[in-house]
Amino acid sequence: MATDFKSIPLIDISALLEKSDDPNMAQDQGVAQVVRQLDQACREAGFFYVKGHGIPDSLVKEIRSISHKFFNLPYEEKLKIKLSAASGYRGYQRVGENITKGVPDTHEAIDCYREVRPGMYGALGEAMEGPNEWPHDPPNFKKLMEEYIELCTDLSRKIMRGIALALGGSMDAFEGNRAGDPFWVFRTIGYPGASVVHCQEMPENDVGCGAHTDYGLLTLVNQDDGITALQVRNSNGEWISAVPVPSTFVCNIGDMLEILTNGLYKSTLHRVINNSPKYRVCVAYFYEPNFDATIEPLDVCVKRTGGTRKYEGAVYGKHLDPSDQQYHAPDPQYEYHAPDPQYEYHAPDPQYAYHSPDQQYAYHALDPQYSITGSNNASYSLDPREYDARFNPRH
Ligand SMILES: O=C(O)CCC(=O)C(=O)O
Repeated sequence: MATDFKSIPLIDISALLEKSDDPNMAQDQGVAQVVRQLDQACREAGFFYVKGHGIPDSLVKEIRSISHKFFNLPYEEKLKIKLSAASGYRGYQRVGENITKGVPDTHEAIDCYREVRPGMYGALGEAMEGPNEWPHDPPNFKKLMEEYIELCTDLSRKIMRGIALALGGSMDAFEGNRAGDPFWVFRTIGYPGASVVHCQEMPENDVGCGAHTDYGLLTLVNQDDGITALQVRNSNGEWISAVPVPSTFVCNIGDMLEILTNGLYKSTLHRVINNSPKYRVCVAYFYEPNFDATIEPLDVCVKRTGGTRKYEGAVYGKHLDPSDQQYHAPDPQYEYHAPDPQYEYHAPDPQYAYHSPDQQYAYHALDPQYSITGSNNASYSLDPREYDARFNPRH
């Protein structure tokens, strides 16, 4: 359960990584110390920084810098890898296209997923089938990202071994049928600087990414140095900043780990607000269970939480399906309906309602204060010149 934490703990995980393939790792003093810190961080905040993670700093920085180069391209160029249902929801999303709880986010992104080959998971995986959409410009983008994803997968598996020990289970509690063949989600995300977002034609919507929890097991966040934008909510409802700490990842646990731990560890709400005039990049890697895994509370966690199962089992791939997170407005004036109630957005008051009168992604709030399009619907038109003028002022 998240507490009223005021800062996010930092853990040096080098001792854990050194022994993570040793079957006797649990007996090692250094590992035991990391495991205690992981347990405390997961119980109290659901968020922690890791240092001593073994991924070269030069690569971590290069991943952000090549993402900046991509986002800095003209809109028309970025659209060459546009996200669509046909590509399994992979590819580029323009600013405002990602929707959190019914509200468009002020960010653009490239979304990638572990490849799902046709028929791999039958009907369960159908919506996710398709290869990733990598840009040709910058030229070595795909190669660098794939190298990075492989390292993040390996690092996450090792951290999850530490978390397995923290729960009092065996070191491989998150392997085999649960996460031995882990799915992953990868998003490189760009948040326009406040000076661009708060321009005259565009009423203020400073939320780069609305408050949400993550779906999976563990997220690794690689964020730009020098811009504080990620905020994590504590049990008092205060937003605690995850100030960038050079050479670290910000880690957080997701909904699947909450279920597995029977709520001993909770996935924590977080959001992103970029108030800096600078464009911010965050590269987020999400380590997930096996796509077809049935996720239910571990026996060891049920015992530790009083003996009652608090969560129904969930099939991970079903929980993830991006087509399930689209918002429909059965009453076009006031409300969004997600097929999965977790993503449902009910407008408590009509002034907060969003509706899409004409285009799929043009959202208007009845009260312009809550709109990122305001009265000027053109901000989400697909006219590249207009888009660049707003979000890519250099073009
Ligand atoms: O931009 C960030 O720092 C975090 C992004 C995030 O919360 C997400 O992609 O789930």
